[in-house]
Amino acid sequence: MANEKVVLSLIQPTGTPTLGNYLGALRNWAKMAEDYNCIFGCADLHSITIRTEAQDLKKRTRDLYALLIALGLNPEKNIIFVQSQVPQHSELAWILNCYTMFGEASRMTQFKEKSAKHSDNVNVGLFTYPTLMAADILLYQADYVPVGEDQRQHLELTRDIAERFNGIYGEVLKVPEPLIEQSGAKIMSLAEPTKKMSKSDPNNKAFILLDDTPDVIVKKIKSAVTDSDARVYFSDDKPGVANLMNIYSVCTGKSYDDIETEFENKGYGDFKLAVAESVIEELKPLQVEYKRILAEKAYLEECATKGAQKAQYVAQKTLHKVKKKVGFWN
Ligand code: ATP
Ligand code: LTN
Repeated sequence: MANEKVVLSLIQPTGTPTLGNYLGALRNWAKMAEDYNCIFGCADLHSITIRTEAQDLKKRTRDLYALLIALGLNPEKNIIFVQSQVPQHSELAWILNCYTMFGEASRMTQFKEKSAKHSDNVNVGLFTYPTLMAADILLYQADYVPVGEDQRQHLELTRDIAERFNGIYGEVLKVPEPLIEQSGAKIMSLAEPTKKMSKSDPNNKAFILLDDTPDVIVKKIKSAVTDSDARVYFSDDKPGVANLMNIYSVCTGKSYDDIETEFENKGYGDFKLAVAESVIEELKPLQVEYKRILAEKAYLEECATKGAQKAQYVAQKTLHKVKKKVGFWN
């Protein structure tokens, strides 16, 4: 292994991941898997902060686990696990709750946004979501946490909690660094390009799912909201076009200047078709592998069991240290 640094990240099984999850997070995970000591997981405990049917949760978790394997993450070399199968997460989360201030948690924008969106179910779990996330990270003494821009604030809080704990008890917890790639870090909704693309958006024209067929991808990108200007150039005043340019740039490696030149005398129709084709090409290998691996039920089950065992082993070491420091009997 080129680097012994620990890279950790989780994703919630709240639905099929979107192009935003892929370009902002999953694609970078796959790139790091060979060079770092990587730990990736399905955050199913986090996902019940939004009401979910039991059967759906189970299927989504299995499907998401399969997708992680399809990305090319190696379950022998890396730890690929399901959060609820590692009880240390809930246990450390409780302890960290007692080292997190009510005011700090109240400032989290994700909490504010999710409570406004699900006003009939503003549960306490939604409020303490970031301390569970801190436990996910700190249990494994992670050095780097690759996430999209929306998770930066949770990472800052995780660092504050770790520093506070270490300030009281000595160097127990590694203070992690967020890894947020410039390109792809925030893919916006196709329907409302000032909002982030989110898999739990009720409008299915707002996102591209990783298992969308080429026809569906073309249709969704064709219907993406742009503006009446009909010229392809990057500007904050043109959020729809800027978002499509960002997607096209990440998928093809072309710069914004190249893209502006390429579509200089062309309209949005040609531009959107090119964006759709680049997305189709980008997703094709993953889609083929995902289909194949989904059918390998016994193999996936075995990987998850092994992943949970390996994760428990590492997590228990940190939890044991923390409990000793806090003063629990044994
Ligand atoms: P939900 O809509 O259910 O809240 P989500 O789509 O925001 O979920 P998560 O499971 O919370 O997805 O996030 C998984 C990873 O994807 C995180 O690292 C997050 O930062 C990243 N991510 C989510 N949405 C985007 C986006 N629109 N652009 C870039 N990265 C994103
Ligand atoms: N809250 C994250 C998902 C998540 C996560 C984590 C990310 C849960 N635990 C630990 C990085 C590290 C989100 O993307 N919404």
